[in-house]
Amino acid sequence: MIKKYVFGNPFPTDAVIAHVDVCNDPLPFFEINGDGDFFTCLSDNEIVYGLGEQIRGINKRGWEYVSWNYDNPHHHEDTRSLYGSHNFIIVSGERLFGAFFDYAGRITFDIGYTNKNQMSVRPEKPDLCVYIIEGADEKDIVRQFRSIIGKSYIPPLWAFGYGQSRWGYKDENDIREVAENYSSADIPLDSIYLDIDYMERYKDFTVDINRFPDLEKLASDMKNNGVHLVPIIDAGVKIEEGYDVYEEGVENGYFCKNADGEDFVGAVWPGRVHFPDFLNPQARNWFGKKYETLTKLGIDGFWNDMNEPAIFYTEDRLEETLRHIHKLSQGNMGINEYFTFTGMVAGLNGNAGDYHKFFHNVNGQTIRHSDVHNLYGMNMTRSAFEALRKIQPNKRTLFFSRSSYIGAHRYGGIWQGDNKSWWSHILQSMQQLPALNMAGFIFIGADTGGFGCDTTEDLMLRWLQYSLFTPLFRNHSADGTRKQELYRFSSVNTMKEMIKIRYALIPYLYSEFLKSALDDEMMFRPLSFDFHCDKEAINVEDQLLLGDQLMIAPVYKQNAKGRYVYLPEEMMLVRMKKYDDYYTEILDKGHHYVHCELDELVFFIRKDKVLPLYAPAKNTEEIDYASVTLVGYPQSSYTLLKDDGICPDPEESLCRITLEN
Ligand code: MIG
Repeated sequence: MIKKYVFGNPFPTDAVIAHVDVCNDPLPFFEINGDGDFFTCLSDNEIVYGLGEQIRGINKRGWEYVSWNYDNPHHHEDTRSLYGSHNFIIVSGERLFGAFFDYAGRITFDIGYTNKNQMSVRPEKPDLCVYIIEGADEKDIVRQFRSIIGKSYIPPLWAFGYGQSRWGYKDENDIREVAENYSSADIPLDSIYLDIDYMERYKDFTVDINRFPDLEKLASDMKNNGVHLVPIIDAGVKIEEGYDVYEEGVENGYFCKNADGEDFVGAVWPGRVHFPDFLNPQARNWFGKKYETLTKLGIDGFWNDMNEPAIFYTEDRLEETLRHIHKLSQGNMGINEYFTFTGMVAGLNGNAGDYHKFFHNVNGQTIRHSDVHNLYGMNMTRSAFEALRKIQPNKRTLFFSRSSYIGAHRYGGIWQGDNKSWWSHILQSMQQLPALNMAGFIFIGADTGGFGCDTTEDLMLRWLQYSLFTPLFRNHSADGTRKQELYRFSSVNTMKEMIKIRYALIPYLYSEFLKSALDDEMMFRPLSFDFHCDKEAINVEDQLLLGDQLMIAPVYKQNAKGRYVYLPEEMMLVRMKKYDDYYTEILDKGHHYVHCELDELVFFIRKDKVLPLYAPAKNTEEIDYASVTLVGYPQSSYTLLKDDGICPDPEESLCRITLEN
């Protein structure tokens, strides 16, 4: 049962696309104070799930989270905001309900931070819709919520293959070298990513012809080997005379404006930029069509970056900062002046004040950016998705975005942003998966190996053993960090086996993905969603259920030769060195220490379930569906969902294959 409550004059976010009647009764579960903040008491045993892409645990209690899309490479415990805003929570314990705070501006979720037994939700302005959902259990509440926000995006099948990326591939030779090295190491590969260096001076929809003289030929040579090139697109458009995207945007009024009605100027990679007004339907339409400049060259996938939008600095703030620093430099810089100086410089990037200084044109209405900030990234991906659907109606295009709001799950996936090569970031990624699934995001994954900082060989191995279960499986790292293509490590053969296991799993993972997308199910769930009454299961923060068949429990601690695992029921442990070299053992319900060497993948098959494994191919195109073997409990069956992996509507080619022992 879903009820909608309206407060003030909310901006339509387009998160919810189904009609829900407005309820005029008082809002249940929460009390509202004079400022329009929402309060509820939490008993000791209640758990709060949700908030999608956020830091900390599966149970969100004990911290304050701020939905304010932010280019934040510090996914640390004291962080409050990351790239997305997913304002959906479920409170479970004595009470059971879901609540979606549909608000496009800054909103704070104080979940037992100020007072450990109280939650307060504080929108910046009292203009929002709140949806309250009650149901039989958490899964039912999620299903109901997903039914009003629309079906999740389904990428092409090749997007489930392994992808290699790095910020630092500068030219065509670098790309060819990566492809050749993977191929000669006999490691399957479906995609290579192009980061900002493929562009001419970081201008969207341009290609630097000195470094990529013939992108069309490169893309086609790659595709002949089953490898798709996936270029990045940034939100800011470079200000440069003669650059068509800039000129057309200015001419048609498609950029965000400042208070004087001039095109707003910020600075990002290209230096000074304008920001396309993605909330303006015409501008959205225009920008989306630009993707065709690359699809015409044979490109069929994109990642949208910097769309919070990230702003390195604005000119007036920079000027003011420089003036102040100049003043400071005149005297003896004492400790206070020194901190003012470093604070001012660090505060240039993503300064909250800058987001109050520009405006959108939404069907003739001028809207201040800060009131709709969290919708910007979603509407960038929407522009691409909607345009490509018209340009290529018979083919899916891969899209994933850094910034998002609920609703963006209809247009693309997301990657979890600039994590670090830290052991704790394996766990952090894993804890976000169920919360993202709750919000409709199922094509998701982290930068495998870690983006910032130097990775290590053992971290990479453990990270692969986790990420090989996530729909988006991409190795990505930052310029200047240790290179982490798999062929660079002495354990390359073990890594290769892990990638092959991924390919053996792809038909299963894709099938479970389709079920989640078509039936509004969660592909990844906390144990407690399936085992409510199990007091132990409720506290497990580092294991997840995957589909109805698997439980994953990755090792995420350095030098650990195994880990403790809690089994909420009898399960079959699978210890795998190669896709066809594994050992299984039935373990009883309860606590176990499970050994797991660096070259082993360990996971669990649930009681009376089977997992189909396929002979690994060198890319998704070559998967042989006849090569299936079943691992798991005898006399069980699995229904595999399969489509052509290409047509936008999976129903057109959908088949269900029953696999039995
Ligand atoms: O300011 O394009 O999150 O994946 O490699 C950094 C360079 C801009 C941030 C993205 C990251 C990407 C990087 N970008």
